Amino acid sequence: MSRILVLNGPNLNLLGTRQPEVYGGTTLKMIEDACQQHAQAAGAIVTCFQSNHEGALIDAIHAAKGTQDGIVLNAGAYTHTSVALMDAIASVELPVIEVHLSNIHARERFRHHSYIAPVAIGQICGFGALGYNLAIDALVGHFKERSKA
Ligand code: CA2
Repeated sequence: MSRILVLNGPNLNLLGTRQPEVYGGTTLKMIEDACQQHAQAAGAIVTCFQSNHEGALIDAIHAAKGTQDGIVLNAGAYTHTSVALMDAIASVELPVIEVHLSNIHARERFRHHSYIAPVAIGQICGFGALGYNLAIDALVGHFKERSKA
């Protein structure tokens, strides 16, 4: 069974409580529960972690090396600012799928750039909470393709 870390960054603990017009009405707990269920059906096991602190997210990425097979990451606003997160991802050499609830390319210009994208195998954005399940499917598909090679 493949192991996937679902990692969420700053303010995503507030999901479902404010700005539902931008981020939807689903809470982070609902998203994490859906990830657990979806992963199980896809033959994967999910561990979820959220932090509002950049260093804690970096520690979680470091800890994933050797304990996880891949990462689904919504780095929140750190997406657009954090060279440190980009370096952490590059250092662990794990496949990472970048997820955003909103379509960051259709929003303010500062959200168009992602420090995560160059070190991720792909990006899924604009599909709301569904994006996490799509990312799990993409990672499981990636593991299957890789095992054939
Ligand atoms: O669309 C996404 O998933 C984002 O990663 C969300 C970040 C934003 O800075 C990125 O540009 C795109 C913000 C998360 C804030 O979440 C909130 C949820 C409820 C209420 C307030 C903020």
